[in-house]
Amino acid sequence: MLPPKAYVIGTLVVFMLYIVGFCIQNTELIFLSKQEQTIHWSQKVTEKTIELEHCERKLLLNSGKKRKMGLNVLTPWLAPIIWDGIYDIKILDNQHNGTRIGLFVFAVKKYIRFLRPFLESAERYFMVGHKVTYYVFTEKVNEVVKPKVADGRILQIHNVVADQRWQDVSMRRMEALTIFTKEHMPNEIDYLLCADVDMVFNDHVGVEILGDLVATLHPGFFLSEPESFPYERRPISAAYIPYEHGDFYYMAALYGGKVEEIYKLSVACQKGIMEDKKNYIEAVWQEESHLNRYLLYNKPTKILSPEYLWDANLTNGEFIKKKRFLAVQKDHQEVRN
Ligand code: 4GW
Ligand code: MN
Repeated sequence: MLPPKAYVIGTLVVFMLYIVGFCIQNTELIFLSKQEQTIHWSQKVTEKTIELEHCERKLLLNSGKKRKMGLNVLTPWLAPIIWDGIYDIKILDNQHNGTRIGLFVFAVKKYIRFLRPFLESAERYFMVGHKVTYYVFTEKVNEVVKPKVADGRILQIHNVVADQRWQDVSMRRMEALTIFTKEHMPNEIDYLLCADVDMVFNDHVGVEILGDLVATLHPGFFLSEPESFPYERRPISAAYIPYEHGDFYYMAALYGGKVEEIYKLSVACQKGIMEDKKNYIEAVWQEESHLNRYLLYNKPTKILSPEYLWDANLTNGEFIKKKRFLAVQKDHQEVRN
């Protein structure tokens, strides 16, 4: 029998040993600073949100006969598809410290009206905090009211011919790209994004979209089967894609990449456009058809989800939580040249 005093001391020693053991096992809880703990927990919350959003998308998918591939975060060739929450913008911003980014846009004839809201919204949401050069093309160089741009951002306005046919205006962009990606841009920027002007930035669009060759899923076809993609199907066109081919349908309203990649892309598309002209044919969706043909055989290294191209008139909006780049509603008859 131990005397009662020794019994109490023994119990205390065992208890203290238990406390020490607990501390050794849980050092991260004890030694993490308050700030680190906050990051730790906020990361957990983000992870849960992504998980939930992913489940939600899957559930929505099960409700109908829809193709899943456009909702994935990876393509079969292992290029990421960018959705909200799959990246940490702080890490990416650090990686892109000093990166120079171009934004190429045509505003010809009546489309000049879209330029101001486009640029103003870009100042608010596009690559904020990074070096940006806007390359604006118009036939009304002297009429452009230049909005104020933030430090580190440059606005260049270039003259371009205004084609009579709107199809030619839209296709002329490829020609301008072949020239600028060869002659001017290599010394001025690292990455280039090419965009439609009848759009506004509506939420963050940052360096997460940069990559060697980047294309955006067309918001009208991201859940469709390749057979129903509006590729050019006539073998006589240089943009021809046979029915049994194709993984995604990309929209020409936002794509980009390293300057030399966009040089190669625009040269190939421009060549296809000129070949078609020689044969008295025009691809069903003009340069978008040629772009899709190029990207089928030269796979993009990064793909943007329809968060980066949305139009309020479309169905399936419930899959898209953040609508970052939105089509401006326009009266098609009224903007016709
Ligand atoms: C119909 O009458 C037109 S006009 C179709 C395009 C036109 C047009 C297009 C134009 O008169 N001026 C112009 O600068 N564009 C450029 O081409 C502009 O950057 C525009 O965003 C891009 C593609 O045309 P879009 O936006 O009308 O194409 P969708 O209908 O696919 O958004
Ligand atoms: Mn457009």
